[in-house]
Amino acid sequence: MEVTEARKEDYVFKIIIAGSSGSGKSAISRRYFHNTFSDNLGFTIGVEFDEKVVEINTQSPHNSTVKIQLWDCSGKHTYAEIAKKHFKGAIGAIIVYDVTDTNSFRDILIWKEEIQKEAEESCEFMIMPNKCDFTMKYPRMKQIPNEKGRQLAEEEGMIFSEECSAKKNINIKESIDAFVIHIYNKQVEMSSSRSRGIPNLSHHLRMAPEERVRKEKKSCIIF
Ligand SMILES: Nc1nc2c(ncn2[C@@H]2O[C@H](COP(=O)(O)OP(=O)(O)OP(=O)(O)O)[C@@H](O)[C@H]2O)c(=O)[nH]1
Ligand SMILES: [Mg+2]
Repeated sequence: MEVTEARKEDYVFKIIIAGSSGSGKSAISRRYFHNTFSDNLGFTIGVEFDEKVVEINTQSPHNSTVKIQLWDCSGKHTYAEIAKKHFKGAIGAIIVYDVTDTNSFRDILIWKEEIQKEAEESCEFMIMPNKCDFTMKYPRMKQIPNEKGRQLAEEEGMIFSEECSAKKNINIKESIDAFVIHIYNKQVEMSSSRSRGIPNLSHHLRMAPEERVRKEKKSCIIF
């Protein structure tokens, strides 16, 4: 999957990144979009937003370009209501937990339930265990065995990403790119079961006019 500037994107994927405060959502987003990391990130107020266009290799006449919009939602209860307003229209959700924090793991299903109330029916979910740099260095810090995460994902029909670290840049791009391809394949599957021939992803995946306006406000706080 390559980043591309050349062509107008074919599809827009709205993806939410949610999970407990401090699990590392903003750090993951910054690593994915800007390849940077800071030890002193302030907590997110409301929602932050970033986007990029990638090209997906397909067997159709040309490769598909997809604009990935990642909506980074505050994990703080104070801002939960603001964050929830932005779940609408999402076709993917990444729920992050911190492998050293049992509370963040416990909250996964609460986030999933909240997102499902607002997101598209076809919304796909991925669980992303973050901060594995800690446990690589100090194995005793690990609170959630991988198997437990994988099992929960399986039970809930979610993708389970390999453990990652925004700090050390481990598995961030790989996991999110793989999730985008998974969403793409699911959408193609759904649309080709409706119509034969070239994938015709549903209309709502295309860029809505108000999203064109938001495009001007990269990485800003949106209420
Ligand atoms: N060691 C380590 N620290 C991390 C990692 N990812 C994030 N952090 C740190 O954990 C803290 C919280 O990270 P954030 O990305 O702000 O967490 P958040 O989930 O966005 O939190 P809210 O915005 O409050 O919901 C910050 O100090 C980050 O620097 C990681 O992979 N490893
Ligand atoms: Mg944040």
